[in-house]
Amino acid sequence: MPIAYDLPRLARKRPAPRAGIVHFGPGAFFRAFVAPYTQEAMDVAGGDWGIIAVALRNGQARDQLKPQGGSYTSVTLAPDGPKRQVIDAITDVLVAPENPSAVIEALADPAIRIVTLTITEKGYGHDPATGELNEGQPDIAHDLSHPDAPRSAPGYLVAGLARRRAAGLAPLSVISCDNLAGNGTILRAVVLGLARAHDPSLADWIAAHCTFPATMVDRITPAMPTAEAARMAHAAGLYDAAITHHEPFRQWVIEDQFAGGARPAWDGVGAQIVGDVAPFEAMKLRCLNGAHSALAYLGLAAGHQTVAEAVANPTLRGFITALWAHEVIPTLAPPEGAEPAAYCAALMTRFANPAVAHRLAQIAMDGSQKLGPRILTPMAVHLAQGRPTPHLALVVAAWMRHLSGPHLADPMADTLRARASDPTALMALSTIFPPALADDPRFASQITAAWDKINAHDLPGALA
Ligand code: CS2
Repeated sequence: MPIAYDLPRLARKRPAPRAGIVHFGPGAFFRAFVAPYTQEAMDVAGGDWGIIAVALRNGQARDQLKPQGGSYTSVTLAPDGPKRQVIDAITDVLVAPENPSAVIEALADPAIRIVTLTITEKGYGHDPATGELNEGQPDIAHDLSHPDAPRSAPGYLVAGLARRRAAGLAPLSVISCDNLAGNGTILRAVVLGLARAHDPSLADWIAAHCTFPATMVDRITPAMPTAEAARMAHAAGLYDAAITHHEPFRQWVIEDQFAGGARPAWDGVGAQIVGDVAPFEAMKLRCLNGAHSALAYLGLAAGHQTVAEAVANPTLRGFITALWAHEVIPTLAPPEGAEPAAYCAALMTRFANPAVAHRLAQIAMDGSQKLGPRILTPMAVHLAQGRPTPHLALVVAAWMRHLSGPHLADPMADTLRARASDPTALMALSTIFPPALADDPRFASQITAAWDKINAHDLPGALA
């Protein structure tokens, strides 16, 4: 189907709110999650929480959103058919490389009180194994020597916060909405690390006044193929270049740590504002994202394209069920009232939703950044108690095999490809495998055994 340029374009119908949030990373997950929550919070409780969206790489989001006045459609893929909601929370879209100072000015606007980020795991410039600033990461290395013309989101935050401090403005709440374990702690560490490198007193001010609430974010949001966007446009008789689609489920758990208490009424529309996010986050990262990564590397090897297809394969489904029961759930200290077995059963239903075509290749991306919180952490928990984890080890081996295949997309792709057929050389990559783990012979032997198994058998044999 041709792209729907012949149709009228979606346009803003209600007046734009005043901005109170700057958001980095205006991609599909932001449009399916942060923006709808914020829109709904303003609808029920008011407040000036319009969002200035900042794209860090290119002008695509600007070209999609600005001709529509920032409005777009969020489509819920319910099993009984799609449901549309128009979101009007975005007030402007800035393209950072085209106009870096506009981004710094937005961050230094007195009306802005919150920054949210959906920049994916690799956007933080941290070392995944330690959570600290990775000074060798190219954008971070650049920002260390060009603090006034940054490239990374943490670099922009430091430049904007420097301006706020100099102008005597209120501090910000800076909220990571990415799937990192301890996302608030990591974001705080990289921002403070960058700030300290050129102005220790700025780092002290940020540490004392700004907050970095931890969050658990959850909504499955597949990338929308162009043909699908065109099909939806023709069905609606309206072209929306920024349309996004996602599953019905959503859950947002946010640590109650807001600078000056300023925030939208997100809790009025279902978000949970809690004292400790860690139990929610561990359960979600290890059960949902861990199973996702397992399905991605094993499912692609088995010839499947989507999550729904992969869990329809009884061998893979059985593998995931056993992984949860024996190797993931026993590592959890679940949030009060939560029942991990029921949580996992509900995940299986979400994965099987036939209306959501979530491509395994999308999930397989950036494994070097994802493996730690999803797979290696639960392995380490078992290892400390002397228990082997053959299922988790097999996922690591499947990831290793994926590295020599045609679909590798990863910020460490060159390094990974060069070591792809050598598990020992891969385990020596200390930004992925913390030395405490890689140097433990019980860990290394599990990985090599899984590697041998995955290479000696066809997939059902290896999974058996
Ligand atoms: C997925 C996540 O792409 C991935 O790595 O595991 O994006 C997942 O769909 C979300 O975290 C669900 O909340």
